[in-house]
Amino acid sequence: MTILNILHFPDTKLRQKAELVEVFDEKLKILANDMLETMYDAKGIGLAAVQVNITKRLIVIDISEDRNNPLILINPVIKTTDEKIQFEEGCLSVPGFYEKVDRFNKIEYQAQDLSGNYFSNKAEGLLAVCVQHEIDHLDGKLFVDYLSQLKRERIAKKITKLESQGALPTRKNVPYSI
Ligand code: QAP
Ligand code: CO
Repeated sequence: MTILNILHFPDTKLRQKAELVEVFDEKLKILANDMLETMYDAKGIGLAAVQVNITKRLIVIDISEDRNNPLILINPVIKTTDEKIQFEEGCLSVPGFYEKVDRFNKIEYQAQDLSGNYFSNKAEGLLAVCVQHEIDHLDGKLFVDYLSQLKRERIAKKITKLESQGALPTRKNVPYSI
């Protein structure tokens, strides 16, 4: 198990578009487990592969209190949406900042599991918002993109400063190939 390095906004690598996963092998399982370990270590509830510089359509989520209900979504797609709500979000790639974003309260999504089998599910509230937030990452989009340019630039400046001071956690891990 390996804890991966999480990229921080405004790193342009976070703008990479992820590609469909087509090979469901042992390496994919290892990556999913490393992403879960990385998310738990960082006390997050969701992490997308793009955030650890891997451009594959893979996300991991765990919104459970006990941190024991991992959800692995490969090639996730939102099929239906319902009413919009405002939801306060954070992001492991935007540490220390939380802002309200417009999201759908209820969704139905489709994804594949680690064996490549398709499944569909409904989600509501926090889980629904988390799936939307993580799918955005796979398209190079961040929650700060929904804020004003002024807010976004202020956040970018503050994070860049913290990073230059070595005040954010970084891990120079072995680059993955998948
Ligand atoms: C996305 O975000 C999300 O600033 C997942 O210092 C967040 O796991 C979806 C985190 C909220 C819906 C609602 C952020 C941890 C974790 C921080 C996260 C921080 C430490 C964010
Ligand atoms: Co995020």
